[in-house]
Amino acid sequence: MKQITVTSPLLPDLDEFHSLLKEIWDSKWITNNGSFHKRLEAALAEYLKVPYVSLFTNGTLPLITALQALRITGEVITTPYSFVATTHSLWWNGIKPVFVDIEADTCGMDPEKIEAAITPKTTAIMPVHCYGKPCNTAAIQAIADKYGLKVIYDAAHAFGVEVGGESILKAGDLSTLSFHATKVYNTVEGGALVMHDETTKKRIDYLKNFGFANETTVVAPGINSKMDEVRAAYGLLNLRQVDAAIEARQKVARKYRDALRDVDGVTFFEDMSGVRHNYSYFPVFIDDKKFGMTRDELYFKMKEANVLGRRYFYPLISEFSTYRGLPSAGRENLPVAHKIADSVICLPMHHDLSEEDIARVLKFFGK
Ligand code: T4K
Repeated sequence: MKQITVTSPLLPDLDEFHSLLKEIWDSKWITNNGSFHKRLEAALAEYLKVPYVSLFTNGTLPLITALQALRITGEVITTPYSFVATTHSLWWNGIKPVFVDIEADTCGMDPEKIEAAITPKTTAIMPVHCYGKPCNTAAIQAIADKYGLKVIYDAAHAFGVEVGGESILKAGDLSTLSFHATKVYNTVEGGALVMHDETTKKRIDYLKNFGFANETTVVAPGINSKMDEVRAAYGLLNLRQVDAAIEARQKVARKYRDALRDVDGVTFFEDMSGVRHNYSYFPVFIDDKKFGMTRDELYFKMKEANVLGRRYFYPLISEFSTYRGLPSAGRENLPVAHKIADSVICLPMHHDLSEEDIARVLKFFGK
């Protein structure tokens, strides 16, 4: 039986890509803020309805660079329910992560748990719009303002997500994106930082290019995380088809929801009112007593039949060896996150799923 994977990359038309490659070959300018890099930054800012975008080589370096750009030190309040890169970005900056629990209805950081985690060393909050579901940004910002903290959103999953017609990427001081192959919009590997003003964009552009402000001036200990021309060209082509891909994903989500609504022991997210979702993931949560099977039994049963759901995000980041000794990593501090991590399975969700693929997935739920 054909393998059905949790996701499948959106790929540009090969002939169109080839003709852009020809342009790059002719120009002999293959990286370092070339014309495709500039075009993609402008096109993304327009598509995402944000003032400034800075492209990166992946979605992890924007997190590391955002912390550098805002000179974040000491302790940062974050979520254990994410891909490990979120917390690793703090570790790479010598910052102590302080985990707070999540809300069950968004899987995002619970704003009510933040204040109790603030200490004199706290300098910032790093929440994640998990699965592209918007965090409670107003409540998080109110706490940040009260205590003078910065907010950096890991928006790796939130490409194109809008609340009330406004991009979710405008929330906080900075937001990061991942354009990895497994994301709604990809540039093979890639990512971006979204910022509010030109000065911050300039500083971040320096930081991703070793700190060079010009040929002879280095203004900061920057890193090399520039996107090259080949991936920028690929990204320009994928941007043209991302709306159609999101629409196709929405159709899959509707089919899953219609079928699963009356299945005992299975819950999932409905659309939030006023939100443009991107349907990047389709997590379902298994109550083993009611469903008659544990999440892991379901996961392995599917795997045996070549239907690859994924347990995003299990185990919690706070359970990994680097972080499990932290005072905030204890199970008793993170009951909701543990419950969600132990019950979640993300069903296959991408633009290219056929009716037969969807039917094969739904069979595991008695449909
Ligand atoms: N913050 C958050 C919240 C994130 O979720 C991530 C990344 C980051 C930050 C960091 O961004 P990046 O530095 O990665 O840009 C994947 C991705 O590698 C990772 O980007 C992503 N989050 C994470 C949630 O998932 P894996 O190890 O689960 O991927 P993998 O290789 O098992 O692929 C999953 C499935 O996708 C495969 O079974 C088939 C399909 N696939 C994958 C690739 C790579 C393809 O069909 N083609 C492909 O080329 O981590």
